[in-house]
Amino acid sequence: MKTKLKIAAGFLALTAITVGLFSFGDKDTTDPSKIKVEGEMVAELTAPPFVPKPVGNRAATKLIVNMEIKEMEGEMADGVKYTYWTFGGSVPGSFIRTRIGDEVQFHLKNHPDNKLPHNIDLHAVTGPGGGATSSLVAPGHEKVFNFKCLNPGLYVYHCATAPVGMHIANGMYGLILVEPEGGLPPVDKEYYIMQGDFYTKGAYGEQGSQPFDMEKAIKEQPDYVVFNGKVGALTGDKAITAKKGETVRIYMGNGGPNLVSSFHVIGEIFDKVNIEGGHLINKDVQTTLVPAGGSAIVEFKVDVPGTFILVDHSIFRAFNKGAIGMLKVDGEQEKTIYSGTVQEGIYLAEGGTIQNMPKEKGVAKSTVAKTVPEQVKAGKEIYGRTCFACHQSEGQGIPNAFPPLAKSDYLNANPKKAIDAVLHGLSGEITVNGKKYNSVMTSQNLTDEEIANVLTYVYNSWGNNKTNVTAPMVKNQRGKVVAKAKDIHE
Ligand code: HEC
Ligand SMILES: [Cu+2]
Repeated sequence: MKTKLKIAAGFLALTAITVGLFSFGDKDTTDPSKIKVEGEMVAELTAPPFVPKPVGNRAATKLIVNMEIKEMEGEMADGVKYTYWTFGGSVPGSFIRTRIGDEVQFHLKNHPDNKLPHNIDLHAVTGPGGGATSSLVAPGHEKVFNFKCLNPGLYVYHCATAPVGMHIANGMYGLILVEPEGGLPPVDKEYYIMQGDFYTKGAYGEQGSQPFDMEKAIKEQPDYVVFNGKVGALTGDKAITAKKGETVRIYMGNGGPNLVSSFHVIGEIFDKVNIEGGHLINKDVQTTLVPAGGSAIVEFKVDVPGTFILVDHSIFRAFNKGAIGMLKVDGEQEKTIYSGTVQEGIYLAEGGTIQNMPKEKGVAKSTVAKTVPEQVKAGKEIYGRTCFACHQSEGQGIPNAFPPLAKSDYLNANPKKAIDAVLHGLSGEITVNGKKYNSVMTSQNLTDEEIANVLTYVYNSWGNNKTNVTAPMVKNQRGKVVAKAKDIHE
């Protein structure tokens, strides 16, 4: 985690090191507008969480960017459909990687199947509207404009067609990186992540096709706050990865449209942060603020193996609206850095999530649990990542806050009620083992099979009655109680 800064060597050495660490070098020797370009090339564009190859030592060039706008249906969460408007078919849009002095020839193409005109405002552009005034393009058309990259840094781009907020809220944003002369210092792994807030007619997790909700957007009350356009874009087998000892750089952007992000990686410290995606480097940072329409570049070395959870530390967004991602680090334990002791206390929610991630890759998703022991095994993993935070490791709950699942009379009396709780959430007063609870459990956004497995695990643990909950049982309940989810969220 820590970069070794040998301060002892004195002021001169320190100065040298500091300059060396400055990614966007402060040499103002050449006027960027005078940098000559050599030849031309077509820009490599990538979908998140990946980024194109570093520019390295290449000279400034004429860089041709072919960006296609696509309006397309996608999945906001399991069973929740949403019509996204995208730059390049992904949310966030394709990552564009340039260097200072590049002359970008930008081709903005609006796919003929699209319904609306769009344009693009790139914050890396010096010029009216950041390109927006020159790029309004109707479906089935293409607009071309040129700009020169004058300022190194990490910039947001977005659609700026009225209603602007709606175009951004539907996913029309991405990042463009302008590397300094000679490129950024090399690292082992680079990733591209953007946060966005989404506003749907239905509440979080409500199934089916969900239209955009303008009123919620104006009130700045999103149902979803997510990384890379959807719940779970960076979890489970889609987690970003690194090996112990590697350096990781995350190009972190925030499309908004409304919320700012308190970007944090649980269990890591950012060795370096290019604040707001510019020159200024802060070191040893726990949480960095990423403004709406802004960015940050964070770097850290991963010293211990495990699953590190990426969150917006406005923490309800993480645990209740989807702003969670994962970085999985492989390698041998490093006991001197982290002993592996389970921590107790109010932040068990976070520590717990880390401790209980499945160690093998992709087990839960790929294998279908058929027998009860298989269900129990799969369910245990789901419990560790979903229920544990509130109901605790042995299902004991937390007095006055989270009811026990161990020997719970509520649970054992009726599996349908347990299924409903996980499917649709639960609120209002309930009595568990003679004690009253009056709190809110949010719906857990799991598939029928996952719910069947996690409940089978719960029923087969801690002295419960060994009910086997099956996916058809869950499916049956899913059909029944649609109105209830609404009651809980409104
Ligand atoms: C964010 C915290 C939280 C999470 C995560 C959570 N629950 Fe709950 N759960 C609660 C609360 C709070 C209640 C009580 C709600 C009330 O007072 O009406 C509850 C109630 C229940 C109940 C009924 C009461 C009882 O003790 O038998 C069951 C069953 C249950 N949860 C199962 C689960 C399962 C299974 C998961 C994981 C898939 C899960 N919960 C995840 C907070 C949570
Ligand atoms: Cu648009």
